[in-house]
Amino acid sequence: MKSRLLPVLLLMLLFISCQQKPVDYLKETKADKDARMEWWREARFGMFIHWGLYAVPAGEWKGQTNHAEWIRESAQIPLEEYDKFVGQFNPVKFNADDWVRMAKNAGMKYIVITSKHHDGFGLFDSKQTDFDVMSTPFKRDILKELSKACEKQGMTFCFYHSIMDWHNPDYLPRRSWETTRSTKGADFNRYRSYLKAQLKELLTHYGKLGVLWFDGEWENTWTSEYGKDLYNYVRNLQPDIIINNRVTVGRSGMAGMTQDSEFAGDFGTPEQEIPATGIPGADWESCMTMNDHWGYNKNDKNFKTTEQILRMLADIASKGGNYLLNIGPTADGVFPQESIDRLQEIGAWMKTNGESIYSTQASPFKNLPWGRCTQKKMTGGTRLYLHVLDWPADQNLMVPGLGNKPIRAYLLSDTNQEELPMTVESGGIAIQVPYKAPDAINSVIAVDIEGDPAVYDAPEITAIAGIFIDQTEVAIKKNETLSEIRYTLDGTVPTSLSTVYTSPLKVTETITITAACFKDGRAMTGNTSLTVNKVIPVSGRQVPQAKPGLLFNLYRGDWDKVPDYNGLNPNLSGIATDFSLANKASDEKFSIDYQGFINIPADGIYTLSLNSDDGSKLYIVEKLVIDNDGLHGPATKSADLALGKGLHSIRISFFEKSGGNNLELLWKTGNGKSEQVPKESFFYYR
Ligand code: FHN
Repeated sequence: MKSRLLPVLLLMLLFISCQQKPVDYLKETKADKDARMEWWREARFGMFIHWGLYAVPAGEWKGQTNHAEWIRESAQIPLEEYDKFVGQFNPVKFNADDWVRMAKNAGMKYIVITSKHHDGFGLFDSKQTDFDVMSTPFKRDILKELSKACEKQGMTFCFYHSIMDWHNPDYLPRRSWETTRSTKGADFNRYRSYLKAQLKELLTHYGKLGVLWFDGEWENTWTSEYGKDLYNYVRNLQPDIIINNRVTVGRSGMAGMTQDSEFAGDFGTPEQEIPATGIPGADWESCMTMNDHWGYNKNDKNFKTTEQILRMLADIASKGGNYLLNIGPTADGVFPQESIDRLQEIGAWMKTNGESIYSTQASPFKNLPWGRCTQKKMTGGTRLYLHVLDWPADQNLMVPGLGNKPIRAYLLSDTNQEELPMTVESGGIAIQVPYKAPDAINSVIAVDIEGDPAVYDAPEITAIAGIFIDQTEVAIKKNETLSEIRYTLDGTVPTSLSTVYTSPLKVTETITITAACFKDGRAMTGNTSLTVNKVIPVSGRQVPQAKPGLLFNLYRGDWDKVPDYNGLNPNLSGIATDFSLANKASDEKFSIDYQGFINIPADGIYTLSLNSDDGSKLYIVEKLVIDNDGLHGPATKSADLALGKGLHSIRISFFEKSGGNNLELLWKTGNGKSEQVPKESFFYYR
């Protein structure tokens, strides 16, 4: 008996030892991550596809036409009502090869499609639920067909998968209006197992995937620990897969960049926006709709032009980011014609100029007056790609601050690569270009230079504010390598004979300072200019009957920007002593309009800053002075105002859609620190 057991025991021990212990990929080395990210960093351009049951109503519900993939939530459609779309989803015109071909011909290198959006519906044959495409009249595994088409055409296939799930009974929280849908028996850990089980299906039955693009991570039931666990779970199924930063809870609103390396995720995900500057050393991808909706909305004809899209692509690439451009297919299974047209035009430009996008790195210049720049390492030097959006009428294109020896320059669209004349000038390199721009949207000039780019940035001119009442001070920050700064005060370009800057300038009248860095009598950088204006402060008022606080009206509703209050009836009105009503974390889908006065303690230049999530607007004396409107995470906008002592009428309009919310008004004068406007500064009178 014993002799028979031994082999079994040995086999069991062998089997157990072969069960690889899960790898903790959060401890991955930089070299391993760089190798894994390489294809993605080179790709630069991908297609996002939001498709599912929501294409059936196509944005419309009971007369409202501004819905899309959120329609079950935004139109408050009960589950049993929404499930009826399953029987109507029959995209008979769907052709995976056509979709992949259109992406490929547009120059896109990867496709990210919604395997499951927030509504919980699967575009694939899942054994975990019947709430998927196999329960529709279509009965075909759409993701399987797209996987095959991508493999056939050499396109990298990727999934968007929502953590939030409005259908699975174990997912919590319920929608705020689903008051009759019981949470009894809901088990979030069982939901996490369901989430993992579906992901395992996606990661084992649809070939090698490029990216798992998580979303819907912001509700309070999902945690960083769950996200890090999910990150490792996915990586252990496909070790080379790339995962975005929405797998955990670290992204800062729409800015997208993970707040701290404590969170997981391989790249940041700014949404509907492009970071003002690149983020050196960070991987990020701006995702954007082509019109105003992710999912198909038949009434939304507000499509970005091809010019806007191509210039965004150049801007993003010049900052070292990727561009994920969205398509929302119809319920028939086709791309909207407006999208098809734009993809074809984008493809035509990419066919000629794709080299200036793929495998490039961020610009070595802080800014260029006529466009953008990307760069690529070449043997013995660097190739700069100058994206000229504003073609020089005088045919003289100045590349400011470039200190390298130029080797050659040519139009990327010129198959003969005929060299363009170049001269080393005061302030940089001048390139003689043809009279007519080769491309009305973005003409690319390739410039080969020796070695790594040596760019001398123009000096930075600073003043406390762009306006002043009596006097101000203007400083010019020296460049780290070029200490000779020369400047003019009449708006002309400084020369080797202009005044040398030695210390901050005291200014008592409106002037324009223009400065550049010089070396051996030659300007080595472009010019920087700053105009400071002398102004008269807006007089304050005395309102003896004014009382402490602000009048407010609160309105319930689902907006994507600050609403027009005309014709709206407030759900609540009263006197607010501060903005706490706007900062109630659990509250969503509302707008508040505050009105009254702000007390200015003394004449001066006040820098007011409005910080909000979502959008907000600030009016002083009925003038819109800060527009921080729109759907966004925490964002601050500021304005410098010359205000006299006394009361000035103020109005702050704010809205919150969903997710985090906050509203703050801060001020500072001079070189002081910006701080919350004290609530004692607010008054009302009615
Ligand atoms: O709620 C989703 C939205 O529907 C869409 O999928 C975008 C695309 O990134 N992500 C979320 C909003 O941030």
